[in-house]
Amino acid sequence: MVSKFYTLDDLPYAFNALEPHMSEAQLRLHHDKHHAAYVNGANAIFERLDKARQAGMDIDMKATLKELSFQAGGHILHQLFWQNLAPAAKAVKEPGGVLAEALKNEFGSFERFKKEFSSAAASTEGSGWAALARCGLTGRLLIMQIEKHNVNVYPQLRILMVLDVWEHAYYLDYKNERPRFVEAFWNIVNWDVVNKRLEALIK
Ligand code: MN3
Repeated sequence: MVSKFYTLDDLPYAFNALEPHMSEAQLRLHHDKHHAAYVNGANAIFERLDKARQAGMDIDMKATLKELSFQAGGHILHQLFWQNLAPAAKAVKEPGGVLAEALKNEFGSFERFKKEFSSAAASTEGSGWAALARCGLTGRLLIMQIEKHNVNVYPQLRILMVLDVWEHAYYLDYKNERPRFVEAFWNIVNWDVVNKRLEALIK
């Protein structure tokens, strides 16, 4: 049975597998502290909701749902992020399959896609994410610039790939130099996973 609460899964690779692009110390902190905090934060809100419902007590819906959207968004995006990264030794530099074709159709070339995605990631305001997503209505690929974990999200768009550009993702390795982290990200994308996410949507 599926748990009613979120769980912090182990990473699908060793903590040092993303080096030198993402250090073991950075990844441990990011996964074990920051990601864990969103899992615990979201679960605490679910517990509060469960208790209030059982007791028939009123809750501040506006504040609670705003907080839940942030905490749950944080957990879900990190889940997607860890899975769309690959050990540095195994990572390939360019996508294949239907993804390569879809990127070419939408952006003209893989290089153009990389340029647009990097620019979106570098310029996401404050803390946030860049995401590649697919619109089910048109089949078009869109880049999302997600602020925090939940702002500027398009309803129903399915996410194919995300890049975490919160400072907690890179400050040990790159200080405040986000564009250097974004550049390093391209060395550890798991294109196979991204391609499979797209395949699952179009078959
Ligand atoms: Mn993060």
